Order: sequence, then structure tokens, then C-alpha cells
Amino acid sequence: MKDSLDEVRKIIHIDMDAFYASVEQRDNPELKGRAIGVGGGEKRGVLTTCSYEAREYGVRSAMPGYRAKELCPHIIFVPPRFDAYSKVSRQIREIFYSYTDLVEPLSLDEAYLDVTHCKKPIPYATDIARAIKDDIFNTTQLTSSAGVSYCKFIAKIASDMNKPNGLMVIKPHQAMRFLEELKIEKFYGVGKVTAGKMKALGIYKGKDLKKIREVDLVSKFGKVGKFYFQIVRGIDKRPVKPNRTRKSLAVERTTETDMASLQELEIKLEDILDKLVVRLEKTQKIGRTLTLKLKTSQFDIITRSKTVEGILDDKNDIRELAFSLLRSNYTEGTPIRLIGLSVSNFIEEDPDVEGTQQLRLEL
Ligand code: TTP
Ligand code: MG
Repeated sequence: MKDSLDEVRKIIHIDMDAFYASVEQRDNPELKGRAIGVGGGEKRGVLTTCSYEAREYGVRSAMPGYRAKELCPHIIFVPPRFDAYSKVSRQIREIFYSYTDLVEPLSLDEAYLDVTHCKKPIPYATDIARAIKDDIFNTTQLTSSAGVSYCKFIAKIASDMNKPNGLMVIKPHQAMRFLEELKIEKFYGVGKVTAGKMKALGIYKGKDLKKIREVDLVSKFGKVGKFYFQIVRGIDKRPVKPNRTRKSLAVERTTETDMASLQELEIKLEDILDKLVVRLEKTQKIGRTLTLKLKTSQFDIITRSKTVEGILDDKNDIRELAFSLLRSNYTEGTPIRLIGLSVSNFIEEDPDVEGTQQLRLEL
């Protein structure tokens, strides 16, 4: 059955332990061994996360600070320091890339790695995971947990099983039993609502789910039913997708006949702007630099950029900037065959700016 196109993959999922809280405890010795919450100190604030010492009292991520205090009166609230977390995030990514280029970061503290063809000569995935955990600890003095398996779904579940400082391996021949015993809410894509529906149908564990025919799953849950059918049989072919970060997003228009007046160009620009804003929204990109590009009928290219201090997230601001770039750089009468706008300098590429992605909870 196995051939080179269908080899068994080695997937590792790595997740840092109590990430923000561990960084705070590392950097402030007074917080070591104490119950701490990151964020949540101020009125109506919620915790981003908390230390394992606080978890013993039932404190959890996303919990309002006052509730955490009720459960654990001696909890210490610490304000978050995102620059420190992104620094660690960059350090651990460097480590990942020293093992494989197939790294798919899911957040600051979590990533999938496909180490089927590892850059280092370590034959077993378990040893690779151990080596990565050691490297992370030696570089950052922080612990992480790893899950090792042949697919993403099982690797991710596994990394959560022996936290903190865990290492859990689920080999292909162990997967079936593991999935049969797995609670339904742990299955990938099964949220609270779906779990509720499943329980109403008597589906509590993988083995119950496995009894349901594919057609019935599809008729009850829609398309995703197909996915449940596969995943409960241990089939998850999703590849580890390295995030190729897009450097810019551009929309351009070439016209059949040259445009030779500001008025004509402005009409085109408006149309480009609409398209650009839609695409920015779709990709969830937030940039800081807007560039106007003009190509003359002689094929000379003029590009002019402006970087704003804040972010380019408002259509009116982008329009104003685009029009001012055009007005100040176009000489009436020059024949133009292409006009374009692009947004670049995306905030998540700049480690010193706090990207919206990095903060999953509003503080
Ligand atoms: P998680 O990996 O979900 O949690 P954790 O690392 O704190 O703890 P665990 O040991 O269970 O993995 O999230 C990573 C960081 O992301 C976390 O330290 C803080 C932040 N975060 C939020 O800002 N809001 C949230 O709701 C969650 C869950 C996490
Ligand atoms: Mg974590």
C-alpha cells in the first residue's frame, strides 16, 4: 500500500505551556511558583491566560478577572507584554526551521511541523520532538508540549494530553483505539453546538461516531459530515502548510486606450480602490504603506508610496491617500496605460508592532 507518494508522514504539534504566564514567571522571579493571571486586572478585564498554579483553582483563559479572584483570592494579575511574547515566538520559530521548512504556525506559541524529511539526522519523530523541546528550553528557559503522530489532527490532540512539559506519541497502529475512545467534543471541527447535536443522537465518543453512515452524517451535519466520517477513521490528509507571508496586495488595471486626464484616472482609481478594500478584508491584512503605480504609454513606470503612522484600515483614509498620491504625481495630458494601487508593510510582519492576530482576546 505504501509507496513514495503515500508515505507515512511524521507530524509534530508543539504548543508552549501557559505561554504568556510562563514568560512572566521567567522574567520576574517573584512570580515563580505563584498563581498568576495575565491581563484581567483592570475593571471588566479578562485573562489571556494563567499559570498552572492558578489553574489548580479552576482559573482559565478568557475568564473575567473578578471571577478568577473569586476562585483564587491570592491570584496576582500581571499586565501583558506582547513584545516579550513575540520575541519568544520568533525564537521558537527559528528552532522549528532548523528541523524543517514545513512549519505551519497557528499562533504565537503553537505550530505544526512536518518532519518526514528532517534537516537533522534524527531517525525517529519522537526523538526529533524531544530535541525540539530541549532546544526551546535551552534557548528560552520555557517548557513546551509536543504531540507526535502521522497527521495533524492526532498530533494536536496528543500535544494537549500530557501538558505541561509533555511529549505524547500516537503511532498509526494506536490511532484507531485512541480515536474510538476520544470524546466527541475533541474531534476537529466539532464545536459546542455540534457536540450537543451529536450527544442528542447518542454519539459521545469516537466509537459511536464510527457507527454512523457517511450519508447520514452528511444529511445531519452537511458537508463537514464527510470530514467527520474520515477523521474518526484516522484519515486526515491535510498537509502542513508553511505560511508564505504575502508582502503586498495589489490591484491594477490596464486600459485598451490610454487615459490622458486626471478625471479619467480618478474614475479608474475609484474602481481599483473598491476591489482593493474587498481583498484586504478577505485576506484580513492590515498594511501601513500605500503605493500608486502608473505606467505611461511609453512604458515608463512611476511608483509613489506613502506610509501612515497608524494603519490603513479605513476605506475613506485609503481613498484620500490614493487620490492625493495621484494628484501630486500626475501631469495632466500624460498618456497612461496602467494604473494600480498596492498595500504593503503588513503589521504582522513587523515584530515590533502588536498585530491583531497576536491578541486573541481584547483586554
Ligand atoms: P494557549 O496555547 O491556548 O494557552 P497557554 O499556552 O496559555 O496554556 P497551555 O499550557 O494550555 O497551552 O494560548 C497561548 C497564548 O495565547 C496564551 O498564553 C495567551 C494567549 N491567549 C489569549 O490571549 N486568549 C485566549 O483566549 C487564549 C486561549 C490564549
Ligand atoms: Mg500554549
